[in-house]
Amino acid sequence: MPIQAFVFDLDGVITDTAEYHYRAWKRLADENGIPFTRADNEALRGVSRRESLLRLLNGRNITEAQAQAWMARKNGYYQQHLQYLRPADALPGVTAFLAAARSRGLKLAIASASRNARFVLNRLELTQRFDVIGDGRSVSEPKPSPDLFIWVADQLRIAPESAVVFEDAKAGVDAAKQAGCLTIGIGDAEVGHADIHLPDGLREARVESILNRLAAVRSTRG
Ligand code: B16
Ligand code: MG
Repeated sequence: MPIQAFVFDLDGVITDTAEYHYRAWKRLADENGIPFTRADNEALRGVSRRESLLRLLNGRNITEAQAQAWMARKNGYYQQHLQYLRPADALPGVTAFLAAARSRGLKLAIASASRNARFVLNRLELTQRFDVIGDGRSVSEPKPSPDLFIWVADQLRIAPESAVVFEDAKAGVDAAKQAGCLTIGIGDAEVGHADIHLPDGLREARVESILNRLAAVRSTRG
């Protein structure tokens, strides 16, 4: 089955908004006397807003009304930071890689857990680069459920097996594999189980080289 599309996670692959998420969760945690460190924030990478709150609470109980209020407050803090996001905040190599993939005839899509994905892409001036944008509103079950990747493939009118997913989070690689996609692990988080691991992200990535390596992966799988 030919590879027809590249599907990109947003935070950690296209841009690094993890720092903004950290500052927003940190402010909420400080206001409520909950210990929360940068290291704790790593466990929130790629997981939904609600799951992030649960991990931050670390077993503390709050009511559903409080949870809704805290998530809204954190999102307000996060959106304050997003106002400063600029096109130069795309990670190194991203725009060149997108252009090279497009000229190779590949479809391009986003599959992000974030409900702010479209706003982030607009700030980066990258929205028009993508045929489909899947975000935190597209499906109800977040990663590691495969639903978002299946939804994106469906919107692209391709089989998930024809899609290559670029992900920086374990939950995302797990979800993409479960959907049947080929996977590229980005960065040093726990993504070594992806079909290909790119510790330096898209900085030095070449489309042809990735397609060749994936063909080799497929042939060894049989
Ligand atoms: P929001 P991704 C994820 O983005 C972030 O990595 C994760 O930290 C965040 O909790 C999640 O989006 C939801 O974001 O609160 O903006 O809806 O990596 O899936 O692009
Ligand atoms: Mg991510």
